[in-house]
Amino acid sequence: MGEYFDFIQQVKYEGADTKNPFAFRFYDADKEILGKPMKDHLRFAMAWWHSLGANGTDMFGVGTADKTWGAEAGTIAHAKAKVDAGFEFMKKLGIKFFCFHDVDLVPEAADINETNARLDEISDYILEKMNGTDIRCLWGTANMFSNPRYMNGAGSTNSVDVYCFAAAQIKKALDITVKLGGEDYVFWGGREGYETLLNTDLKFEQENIATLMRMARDYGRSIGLKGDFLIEPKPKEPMKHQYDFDAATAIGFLRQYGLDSDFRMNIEANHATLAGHTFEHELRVCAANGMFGSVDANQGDTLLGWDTDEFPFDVYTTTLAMYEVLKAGGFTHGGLNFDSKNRRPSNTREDMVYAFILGMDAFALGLTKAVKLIEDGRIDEFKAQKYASFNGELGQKIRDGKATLKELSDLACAMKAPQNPASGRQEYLEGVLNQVLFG
Ligand code: XLS
Ligand code: CA
Ligand code: CA
Repeated sequence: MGEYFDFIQQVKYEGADTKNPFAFRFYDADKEILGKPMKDHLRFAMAWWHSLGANGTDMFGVGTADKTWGAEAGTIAHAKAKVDAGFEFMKKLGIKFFCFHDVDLVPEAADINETNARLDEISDYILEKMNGTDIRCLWGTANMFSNPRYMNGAGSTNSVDVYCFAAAQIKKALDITVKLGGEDYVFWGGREGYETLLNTDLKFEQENIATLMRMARDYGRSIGLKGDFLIEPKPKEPMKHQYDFDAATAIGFLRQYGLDSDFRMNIEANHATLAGHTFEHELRVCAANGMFGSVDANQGDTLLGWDTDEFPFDVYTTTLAMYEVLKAGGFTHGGLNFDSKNRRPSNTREDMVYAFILGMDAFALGLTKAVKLIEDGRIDEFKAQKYASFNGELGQKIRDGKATLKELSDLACAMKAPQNPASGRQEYLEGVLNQVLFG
């Protein structure tokens, strides 16, 4: 069998000055940073759906990229060709993980038993390919949004039969994830939401989603899933209102239904901005709540109101994101999954390689700059000093929850009027960030 990416052997680190288009400028996989190699900080993953499946089809036109990999689309031979192409690609780029939906691996059949048989066959083939490599599954998931049966949702559906199919799909996706050594399992609530309250029982739907997640948790644990179940928040698209709007909403949901010790968050950059947040905000909310799990790495376009899933290149954002990741203690079993796709006119295999070089370099830069920002210390010092008035006896009493409203009111009345708090120094701190990035 010939190679799919025969124009490269191995993409290597050549340094910031290289003009070789097929080399990393910043991603130096084995370089030690804070006691571990870059590759272990970043844990890059390839998303099966975008890299091996998406051919540029959009609402206005057909695909521009050939993702048949030399086989007839929709056949098992095609599914195997995708595996071959994917492993060659990951090896050549030095990517150690992949993520998948069930239907990314094989085409869905009319009968679920046939689909499951195909999944057994392809997962055997993937296991064979994994053999002798250090490539592993980061997480798996079930696509419960494409098939028309899920038009009213999966966990939130109005049909008890469709609910059973959702359960069956999750069970099989969990089986395959565990079989491929994946530690985490993702729930992205694609159609778990609604368009109008006129036809929706919101409470009923949310309770059913929680029940489905509880059953998935119990089954996953029973077959040895060790890592996290992850919720991937997204505010809208395809639905107008999605129940997992953002990290804070999803965390509240998990706590309400007692799922918070098995679930954490998979934060996608583009979903954060669709929710009106920054990527780093979503990461900070997760860390503050002990819910930081994994990341879907991409970026949106601030001029567009939808999920463009672009390869990340904005180094301000990757720096501020990696700062949050480092502060959260780094990835344990999660990683940086490129849920990113080439732009429609970037339709060649070379473009796939350029896209990953761009994204991996952007996060490598983000990591090194985030470390510099932490080592520089001025941001952390400023923050410590900003809240220093709480370091005294009174502040401590408030922090310990031992003060009363009456007591504080008495103190305030005795003071008559407080001094204004010290400046927030935003422009100074933004200058520090620029100095660390470009100085
Ligand atoms: C879609 C989501 C999806 C999840 C996995 O917007 O990003 O691809 O990551 O189902
Ligand atoms: Ca995603
Ligand atoms: Ca997305």
